[in-house]
Amino acid sequence: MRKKIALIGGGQIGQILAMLAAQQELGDIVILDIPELENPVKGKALDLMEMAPHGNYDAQITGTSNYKDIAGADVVIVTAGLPRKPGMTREDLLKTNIDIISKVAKGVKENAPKAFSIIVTNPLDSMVYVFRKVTGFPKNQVCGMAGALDTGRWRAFVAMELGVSVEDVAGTVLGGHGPTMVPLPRLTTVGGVPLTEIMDAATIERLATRTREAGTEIVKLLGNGSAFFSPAWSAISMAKSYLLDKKRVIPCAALCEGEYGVEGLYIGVPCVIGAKGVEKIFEVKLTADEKALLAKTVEAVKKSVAECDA
Ligand code: A3D
Repeated sequence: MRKKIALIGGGQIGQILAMLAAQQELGDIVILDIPELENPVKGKALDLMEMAPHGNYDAQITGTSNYKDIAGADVVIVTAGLPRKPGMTREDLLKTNIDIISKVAKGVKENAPKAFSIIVTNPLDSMVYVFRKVTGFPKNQVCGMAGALDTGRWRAFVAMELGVSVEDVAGTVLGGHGPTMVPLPRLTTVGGVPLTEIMDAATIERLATRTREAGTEIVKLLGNGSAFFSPAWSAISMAKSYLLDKKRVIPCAALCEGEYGVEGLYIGVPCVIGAKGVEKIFEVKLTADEKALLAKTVEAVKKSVAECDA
């Protein structure tokens, strides 16, 4: 029997998620949106069924607004909620998106209680916190997609600057999904060569700043809405690692209970994702400067979570 992937939110990211999940034959796909948008998501699902003869995939792809249709899903990816408009921060979305995520969490809890749940909605670190609070799912079953995207952006900028293949750039970005995130140049390598040995400090800092502001750069260019191709691919990498038990090491927002000195918060950290969900968090010894940057990002996430708990 095929696996089942439920996509909660069938907007910009949701529709790309559906296409990628189909193309990679990860399983059958259900796209769920609000009742007012049931027909559009049905249309998107049908369009993808009709793309199958060219894409060479076999999957049942359906659209719905009824949570019963996600019953038994193996993976749930949540993009339900408002995206940013130019001039908005991710935190500006908090009040509206808390309500949406709380409703979504109830629907997932009742209908797909075993699903590995990947949250994408912003502000990311607090929305994944709310989702876990409402569902009460085990901590390994709930994570947020942000570090995968932030690390992808960092790798892309390094590769673009050096004019080398992005495949050979490895690295990680820690912390919250916002302007305080922490790219780690010291742990970035290019074909095994430390980045710090082949790039000057000023250029590295310029790329780190661009990474921290990468989402905003795209929001400004699009003029309406936020990035959708790269967030979708990032979430699909996480879903695939779970479904195929690949045990990839992907930076994700995971619940820290003492790791990196963080207690009870979802923060971006390098995670092993396999058949048990978030199977392990790798802890890295940080320098004093890196610790100071991490402390700042943890403070920002704490503030956002406190608003959710208020
Ligand atoms: P958009 O194209 O507006 O799609 C969101 C969809 O959610 C719409 O179709 C809505 O109708 C739907 N929706 C709203 N309320 C509900 C509900 N209660 N139940 C089901 N569906 C609902 O936005 P998008 O796809 O561009 O972005 C989705 C979210 O992802 C936003 O919050 C973005 O800020 C966020 N985002 C996160 C990242 C990260 O890296 C974490 C990156 C890019 C976007």
